[in-house]
Amino acid sequence: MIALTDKVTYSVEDGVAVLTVDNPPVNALSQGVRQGIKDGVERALEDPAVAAVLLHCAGRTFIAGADITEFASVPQGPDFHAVLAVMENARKPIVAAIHGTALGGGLETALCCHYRVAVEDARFGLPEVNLGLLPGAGGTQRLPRLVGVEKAVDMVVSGNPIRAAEALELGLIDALVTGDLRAQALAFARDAAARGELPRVRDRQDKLAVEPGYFDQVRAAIARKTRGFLAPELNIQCIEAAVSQPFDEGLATEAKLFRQALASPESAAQQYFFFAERQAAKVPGLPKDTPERPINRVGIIGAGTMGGGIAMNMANAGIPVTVVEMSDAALQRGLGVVRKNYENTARKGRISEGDVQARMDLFTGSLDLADLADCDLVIEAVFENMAVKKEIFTKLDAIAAPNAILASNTSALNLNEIAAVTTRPESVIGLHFFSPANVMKLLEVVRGDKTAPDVIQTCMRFAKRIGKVPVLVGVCHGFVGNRILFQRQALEGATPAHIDEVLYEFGLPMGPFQMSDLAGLDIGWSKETSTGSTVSERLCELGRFGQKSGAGYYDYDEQRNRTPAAVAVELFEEFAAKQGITRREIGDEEILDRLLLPMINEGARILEEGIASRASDIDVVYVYGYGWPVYRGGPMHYANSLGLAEVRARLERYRGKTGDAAFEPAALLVELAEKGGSFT
Ligand code: 3H9
Repeated sequence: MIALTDKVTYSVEDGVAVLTVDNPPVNALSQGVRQGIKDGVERALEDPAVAAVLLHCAGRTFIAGADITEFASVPQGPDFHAVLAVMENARKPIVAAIHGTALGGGLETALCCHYRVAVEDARFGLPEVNLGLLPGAGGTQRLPRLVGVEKAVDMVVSGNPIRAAEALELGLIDALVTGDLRAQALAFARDAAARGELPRVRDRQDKLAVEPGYFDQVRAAIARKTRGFLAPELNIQCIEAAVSQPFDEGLATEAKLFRQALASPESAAQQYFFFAERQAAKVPGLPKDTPERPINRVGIIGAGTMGGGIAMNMANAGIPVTVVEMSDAALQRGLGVVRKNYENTARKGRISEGDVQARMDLFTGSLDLADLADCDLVIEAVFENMAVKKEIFTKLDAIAAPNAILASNTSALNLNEIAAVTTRPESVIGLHFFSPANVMKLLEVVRGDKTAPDVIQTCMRFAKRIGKVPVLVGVCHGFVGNRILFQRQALEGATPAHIDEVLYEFGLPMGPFQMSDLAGLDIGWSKETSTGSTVSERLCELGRFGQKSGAGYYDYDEQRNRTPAAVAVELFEEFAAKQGITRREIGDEEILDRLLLPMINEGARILEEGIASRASDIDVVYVYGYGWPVYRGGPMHYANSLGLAEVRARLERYRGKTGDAAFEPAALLVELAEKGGSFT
């Protein structure tokens, strides 16, 4: 065996040159990998003892793409396209042996081999769109030639990988093997050499036909979902080029659009976020080998919306779950909602009827906390009341297994106080799920003053097991966007509809007034105690509770289409007059600044206080928990891109203008701005 580079080795076995890529963790196409593959193929072509080439990977996966960490630096040779050209034009057959994931540049490499052989649990995808990019090495030109235009569009626009069985059916791979991949792929390569054919994907034309108007239909269908993103459109343009242009021209179009995507702020933000998300899972100061506690059964206290949603995460991951409620009626109602949710998912074809039953079978309902004695993790999800939570944790402490982790889903109450009623505060932690808990990916893991390292480690890993993105935070009041600020702007003269529109255009799913209408204005309001001292209270007094009553800040028709309600604006005018606030025109930029700057400022304070350990963690929270557009990277990344001196100057301007303390720049922000630094 010869080492071609420090990442690729070469050996010849029975007439087949075997190139083995070994570049952990995911065999990304770093410089040494590109060089090694190119050298290896060239060597094999010159070696008379070699009749075919096998490309395979050591470790857990085939090549998972270009090395993203190289994008920001000056490119080092060899150029990826040059490597692929050597492979595609080779006069000896090259076979890719695929396990794990062949993604992005990895799949593009496989598409330049003459054949592809894979194991059953391998997956194939072009996920570049998730990084604000497109496959820049021929993927958009070759993939549709094998799987057809519609499937290719679906794959590049969604970024979702497909499984091996589907890949075989579509013609993306040539054979599925069970057992020893390397040995069977070697045998396949020898057969290929014997056949003597050299099929190239670029020469295929038979799957490129589409109905007229097809691409416009695709654009219309994805418009809502991809609003604000640049890359989905560029990916579509590439596939259009595959259909309408000769192969080499299509490649040139793809290369041009790739450069455009790579230079875009959207891609910079999405690449930043890719690493931010992975970074968040790592806890500073917690050694990698910190032990974990086993979690085989989870208990949930409360079968309401939150408890039920949390429990679904467990069942989805195949973990048995015991749900405890106070009354049989509440329990049956809760489990009924869970079943209905699963049935809806099955109706949409995303899981089978069998899956519905299999997941329901993992549920055990109970009316007795004592039934939680065999759970390794218990999550309390009752309403936010300190006295109630303390009572539950006191009982739980007496019942739960000695090694069990006791978690609270509280979003606002002090975890340390809850932990203090138990004899094991080191085993108490916050697991703050976001609603709807079965959908939202964010999980805030709240570390109490006494929470033990192994408990933190267990919960961070467990989060990944149930498909969540964990972020570790300290005990605090939570990262809530400040609604009072919006009210203030509406008093000063901006209409609720205008404020909502500016935030929607920025990329948030909806503005604060629309959100309030959706959530219900009457949360925490009652007729008997209403003082009519806020616009929201006055709207409730008028029977305007938001969407559910057909009226709130907006009026709603039968289809829930909304039109701005004059009465809401009049109320703001009335309140402004009473409080002596002079109303004026407020522009888009000011509306946006006054939302975003306090958020950035609050982020700086959260860092200052050590509530979060990194600025990028805060961005993960905002993107996954509060609908911040990922193509803007989160508020801290956004602040860096504005420049912290500029952020500080604007904050001070609004501080002067409004007198509001929320605009008082945080000390950390001032310090970094003075040093010319950034948050990350
Ligand atoms: C591309 O290919 C462009 C081409 O068209 C070329 C054009 C010219 N580079 O996710 P994990 C690291 S664009 C560098 O926790 P998992 C990751 O940061 C690329 N590093 O594992 C992490 O590091 P650490 C297209 C990468 O098992 C570690 O690997 N490809 C890359 O849950 C483990 O990652 C993609 O977009 C990379 N490409 O999931 C695929 N990928 O341990 C992106 C990962 O220090 N990758 N790392 O935190 C993934 O989707 C997942 O990582 C994968 C494994 C599914 C592969």
